[in-house]
Amino acid sequence: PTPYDAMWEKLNLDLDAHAGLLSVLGKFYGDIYLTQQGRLKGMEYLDFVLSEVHGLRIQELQEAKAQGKKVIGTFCVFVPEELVLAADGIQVGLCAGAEAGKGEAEKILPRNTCALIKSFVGFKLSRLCPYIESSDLIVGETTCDGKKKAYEIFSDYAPVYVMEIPQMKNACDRDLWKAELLRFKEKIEEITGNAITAPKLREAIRKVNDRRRVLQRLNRLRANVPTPISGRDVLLINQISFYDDPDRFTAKIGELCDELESRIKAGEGIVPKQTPRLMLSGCPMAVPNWKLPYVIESSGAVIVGEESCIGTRNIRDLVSERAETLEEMLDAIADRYLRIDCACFTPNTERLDHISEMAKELNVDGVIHFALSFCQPYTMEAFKVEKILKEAGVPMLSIETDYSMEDVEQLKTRVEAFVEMV
Ligand code: BJ8
Repeated sequence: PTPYDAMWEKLNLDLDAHAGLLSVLGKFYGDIYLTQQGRLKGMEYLDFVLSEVHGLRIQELQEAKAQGKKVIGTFCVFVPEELVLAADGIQVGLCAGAEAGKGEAEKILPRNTCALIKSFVGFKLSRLCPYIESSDLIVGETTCDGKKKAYEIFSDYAPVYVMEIPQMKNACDRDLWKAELLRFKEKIEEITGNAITAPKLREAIRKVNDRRRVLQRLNRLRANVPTPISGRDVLLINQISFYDDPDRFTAKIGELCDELESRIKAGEGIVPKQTPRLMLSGCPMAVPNWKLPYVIESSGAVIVGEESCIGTRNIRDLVSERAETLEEMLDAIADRYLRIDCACFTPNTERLDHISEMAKELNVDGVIHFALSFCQPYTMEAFKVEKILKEAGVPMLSIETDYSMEDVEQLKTRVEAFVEMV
């Protein structure tokens, strides 16, 4: 028994299956994270948050709900957290990175659906996710066809609201997006019962920007040679950024960055200087999807960047803080979000530019493109990514995989061969 059993029961979780999930997660985390040598002191906070992922954080959400706050669950970095915070709501990322629940999901979704979609549907059907169960509203979006159609099915089981995301970035698309933001603002005001005012929105913009700024600082520091932190640890930090309290998270990552600075000053790295530096690019790796980073970092390489929504794509741009009126702030939010270079857009040349820039700035020896099996936007775009990287003289390995452990050995063989070659 745990001190949280009563809370989980109240949330209608399947207690036995949930206990099984937590024990597998704990073992997986121990093997992948706690075995690392020379880890930063600041990672203890992340270890703690992860160990309490379904415990303390859910308790905090429940306490906030008892005080009348609303919890908004999301699956995509297009959902503007600034609006939710400005209405005194709490936003949490829901997309899941584990296979538990796959069997249940495949009863209502085609088998050839990406693992991320099957995972959140499976978590709901198997009653395994206390975040889904804590959400007063779940916000979907019209990005890829898989998610778009899955939300129709998912809405039979949970309170779903869908935002329309344009597919192009012309003036008419910007108009559509702005209208969608306004519609979302109304929805959030209705759900929370709070009006979004200019002072509230200004404060929320600053809060979310501060979190982006500290993650940008982290990325600048890790770009050092030798890198002072493992890619696995930075991935975990990015994953946790989606559900931790934003102010607390920003403060803790600030402290971790101070520690990184002193490591860099002392010339210390997490790996020897000559270790091949690789960058990941592609689909988001939702918690606890650590398979590929683990394979890469146990094949003699280190990851120094993630061109992904659980990574740089989510923190590259800030919302302008120059806006004064509510209207100007909403415009600034619309502009910032429409710069996201998701593969669901056509054309999506900004992403190609960003990948080349990152590869150059981070001084990488190679790029591993990661796509979840059946993810058309990213598997298709991988060919273009490979082409531009080839022109820049950067080797790329294209990996398509899911959350199962069946292909670990095969992945290891391919990654090791790639690391040898770069
Ligand atoms: S802005 S990347 S978070 S949509 S892996 S479900 S694309 S079939 S996740 Fe994404 Fe928003 Fe874009 Fe980012 Fe579909 Fe592909 Fe599955 Fe995906």
